Amino acid sequence: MFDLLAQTKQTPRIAVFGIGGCGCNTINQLSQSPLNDNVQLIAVNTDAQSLETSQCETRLQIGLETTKGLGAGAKPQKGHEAAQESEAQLRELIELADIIFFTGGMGGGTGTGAIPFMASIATELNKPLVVVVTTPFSFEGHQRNLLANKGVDELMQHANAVIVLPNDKLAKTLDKKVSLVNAFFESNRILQDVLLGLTTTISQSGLINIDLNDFIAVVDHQGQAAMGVAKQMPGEDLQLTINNALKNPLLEDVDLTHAKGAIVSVMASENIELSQYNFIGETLHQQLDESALVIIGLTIVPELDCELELMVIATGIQTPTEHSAVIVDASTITPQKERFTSVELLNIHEFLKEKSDSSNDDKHDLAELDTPTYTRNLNQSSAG
Ligand SMILES: Nc1nc2c(ncn2[C@@H]2O[C@H](COP(=O)(O)OP(=O)(O)OP(=O)(O)O)[C@@H](O)[C@H]2O)c(=O)[nH]1
Ligand SMILES: [Mg+2]
Repeated sequence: MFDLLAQTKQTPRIAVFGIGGCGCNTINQLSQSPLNDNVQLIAVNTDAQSLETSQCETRLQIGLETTKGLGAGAKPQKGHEAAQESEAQLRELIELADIIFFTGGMGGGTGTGAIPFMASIATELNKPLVVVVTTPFSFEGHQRNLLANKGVDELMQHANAVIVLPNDKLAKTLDKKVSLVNAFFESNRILQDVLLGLTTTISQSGLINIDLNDFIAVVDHQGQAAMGVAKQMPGEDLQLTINNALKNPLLEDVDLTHAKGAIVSVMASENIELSQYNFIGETLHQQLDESALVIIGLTIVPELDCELELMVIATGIQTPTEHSAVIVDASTITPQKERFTSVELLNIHEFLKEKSDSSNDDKHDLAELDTPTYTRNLNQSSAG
């Protein structure tokens, strides 16, 4: 069993579970990144050998009887039974955190079978849950893809915020001759970026403009989640960057004006201005449903290879299309080596205060920054 570090009230405890081979690989890579103290990585697998090599502090072997430590042999039913067998331990780990992330690959036995079952536990315990899963490369064959699609369908019944990243798309930017191991490794970088962006956003924005209830409100919408990413090069217009993030091919099929919430992760160099930060929030807010709640987190990456990078996850999109609507198009994401090695984890409040003090033109009252943009807008419109 593990001890989560003692937390202050404002910082939610986040548990990221990597489930099955893919999930464990992803969180192994994630464990190389600088994470906030409130983020706990947990490796869960039926495969004892894979767990032995895991670099996570907390590891849980599920289904000892069911699988004898040998994996679920690409049989989701076995993965499901393994999770059932270990329900008590899973429940205990899930119960300890305030916010839960599950990540893994759909198409094998453990991830496909265990993740939906674990999602049902998290939902039953009323935990806000975000699930990020991959679907197989097409070269892995029809059968795996069928299993994966069934798994995603099942998952959708248990979790509200499900983000599906097809391995084919993740690998789209890779050299054709890249080896399978490298393809996995590179696509894990993107998973790593998504999870890191999200957990950092939640941890940091917790310091300024969200509380746990805001986050729950955003992820708890029925419907789909969709994601867009865009980079801004020096001299480019911020409005264009926002448009690019929202114009992402994955968002083509979805009507963002119906999105009920958004989590926005902004990565920027230290030069970001308070007005830019505000502009992002306000512009996004205008694009979504009127009542949408927008949560913005900021990460300062001194050696960022662009001026700013935006990741937008929109939730509660009411489109009855299939999974295509939640698919991430990775062609807009370039995995970058060593990108997070010297990330500064900052206190957004202090950072923005500094920016605000140094900016004469900025009319924003600092007290406003404690209020979510959405609430501020509401207050302003009801006042005026
Ligand atoms: N992006 C990425 N995808 C992976 C990786 N490992 C596996 N996958 C994908 O995930 C799917 C499921 O594979 P695993 O995670 O190894 O399967 P499992 O959940 O451990 O299931 P069993 O081994 O059958 O018990 C595969 O079909 C791959 O498409 C990885 O490291 N990165
Ligand atoms: Mg496995």
